[in-house]
Amino acid sequence: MNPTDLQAAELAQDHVNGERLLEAISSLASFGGRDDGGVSRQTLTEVDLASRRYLIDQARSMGCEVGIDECANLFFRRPGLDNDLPPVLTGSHADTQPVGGTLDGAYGVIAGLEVIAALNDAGIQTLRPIEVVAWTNEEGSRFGPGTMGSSAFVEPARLAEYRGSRDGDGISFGEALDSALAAVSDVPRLAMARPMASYVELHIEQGPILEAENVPLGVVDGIQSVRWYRVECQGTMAHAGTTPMDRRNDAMATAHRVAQRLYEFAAAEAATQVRLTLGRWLVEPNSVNTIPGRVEFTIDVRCVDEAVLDRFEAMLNETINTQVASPATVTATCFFRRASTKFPEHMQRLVEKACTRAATLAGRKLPITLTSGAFHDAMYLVDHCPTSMIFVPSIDGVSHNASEATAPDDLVLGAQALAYTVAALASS
Ligand code: HGY
Ligand code: MN
Ligand code: MN
Repeated sequence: MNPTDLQAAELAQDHVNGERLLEAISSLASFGGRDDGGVSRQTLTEVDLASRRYLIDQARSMGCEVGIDECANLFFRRPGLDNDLPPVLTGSHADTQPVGGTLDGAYGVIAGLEVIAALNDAGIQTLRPIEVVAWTNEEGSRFGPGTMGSSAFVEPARLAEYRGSRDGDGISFGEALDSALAAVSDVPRLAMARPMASYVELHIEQGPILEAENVPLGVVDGIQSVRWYRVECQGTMAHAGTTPMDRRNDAMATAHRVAQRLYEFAAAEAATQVRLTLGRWLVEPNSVNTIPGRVEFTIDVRCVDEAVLDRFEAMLNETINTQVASPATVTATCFFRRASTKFPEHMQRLVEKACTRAATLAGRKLPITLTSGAFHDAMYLVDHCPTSMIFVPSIDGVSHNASEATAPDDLVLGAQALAYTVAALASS
């Protein structure tokens, strides 16, 4: 059947099978599942490779063609009537934080496969092919920076630099990537930067806004700016008991003073909603009775207003060049930055239509528009093709935590809104 884009959209939405969706979410969550209900499936680890094999088998069982590109981005393709047309792309990432939840990223990949299953059930042939993607290394927690897969897909020249990134055990992203590709030698290789008609990503909000408004679906208008820095404080290791306080070059004391200044900045700029996280600390030699010789910590700073991040960077540079830092030597390196993203109006309107129909049929409140506090692969796809996002609420606004959760009804509504959006785009 080759319905109009509106008929296809409504049929696809109405054929979403909630049971099947929730079942598939918990199956994927079993790869790296933790006793506390969370998931630990960092990018290109053994469990991540096992989860990729599961997704490949699932997609093939639904009649999809599977492909993989040089950055190990996995694509699951449902042919259309005209396969020369650029596909409509949906999906998200399947890697998680070290202590992640069952939904961050995984939900968007699974819901993308559910859209294909719904179209199959409805017997709909869309004009365009549809592809569901599982991006590599969105989180950036094992190998920095984040969104490596999607940013390299959009601009392949980025991959060479990413390959040199190393994890805490000294393994390079390049080595992990080569093993991941070798593990799926049965999957045809695809070019990067292939033309796409559009990209729609369904994701949990990971924040408190939708829940506070008691609204099940959100139209995402954009993503706030983000910058990551690595601060290194070089002091001198010495004995904790024999070294007088005035003869120390204590890297931790210096790091603490610098960190204090950063938190003071965030407090002074609270009205701008700037968000500061000093998430990862490395101390050498990390011994209770040796004065730290070297301390490295990361900065994750975000704001909707780019000027605030510029002020932060100026303050950071000024701080490490004054007595706050002496006598240790302190350096700060920015290793990830992405200015704020705005999704095109027409894509937001289509998402709003999809969310409105799903919410109305379910007797729920109508969608609201919000800006994402978290970053997503969509922040790079927006440079490649018309892009948009759909949000569902996070219970207590919690994410990057084992207790991350969303009401099952809301998960199903999100998949229905995604099915409508993807089917409408693929039928025109
Ligand atoms: O950090 C982020 O915003 C994303 O969840 N990785
Ligand atoms: Mn995510
Ligand atoms: Mn995340």
